[in-house]
Amino acid sequence: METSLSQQEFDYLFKLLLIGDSGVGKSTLLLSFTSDNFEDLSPTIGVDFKVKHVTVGGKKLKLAIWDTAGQERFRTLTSSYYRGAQGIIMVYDVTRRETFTNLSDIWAKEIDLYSTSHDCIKMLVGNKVDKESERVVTRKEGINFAREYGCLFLECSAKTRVNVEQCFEELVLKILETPSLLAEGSSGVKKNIFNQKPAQDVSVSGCCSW
Ligand SMILES: Nc1nc2c(ncn2[C@@H]2O[C@H](COP(=O)(O)OP(=O)(O)OP(=O)(O)O)[C@@H](O)[C@H]2O)c(=O)[nH]1
Ligand SMILES: [Mg+2]
Repeated sequence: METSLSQQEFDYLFKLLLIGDSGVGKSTLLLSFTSDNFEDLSPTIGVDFKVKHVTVGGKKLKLAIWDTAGQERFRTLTSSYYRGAQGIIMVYDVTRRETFTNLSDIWAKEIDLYSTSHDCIKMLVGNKVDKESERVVTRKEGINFAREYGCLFLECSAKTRVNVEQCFEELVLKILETPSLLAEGSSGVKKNIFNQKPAQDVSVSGCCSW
């Protein structure tokens, strides 16, 4: 995946969403993807987002990536951000079993309730594989869950950056192969999906690459 130099033009604008329990590493994964950095971040308050321009499969893409808070007290707020997402990344922590069981208890249900795009591509990501000695969820369990729920699947480490780019690249490639999502991606430019966010009620960090 190349980061595009010209950030003015793009073929498609895709909205991606990161969901999963608090502490699984959603914000760290996003930071790792957008700025190659690893920092010990605080829990997200509400919703955050970053933009990254990439070229995938010969197409110039503008990715608007929304990073939701995993804490339950933000659930009402975060539920409105599923609207119009072409790709949803469900993250769990391979060293914390409850973050995996909550995928079916909470997160898959949230997608069913709030996602508005029938063809939306889902990706399951098992994070923190750098802590191999503390692993409690096997790769096989991840694969089985992904198969059952019709998701793509990868294990990664936001800390070492293993598979971080691949998580986004595989998701985006699949979106590019889905005609109905492509149509949304191009009309999204006209609708300006950034306007859906009320300016006052969420924390928004600086975008990495407008
Ligand atoms: N070892 C290791 N630690 C990680 C990794 N990813 C994230 N962390 C750590 O896990 C903790 C939580 O990471 P966050 O990115 O804030 O988690 P989050 O999912 O955004 O949490 P909420 O915003 O509360 O939903 C931080 O201390 C990170 O440094 C990883 O791949 N490996
Ligand atoms: Mg966060």
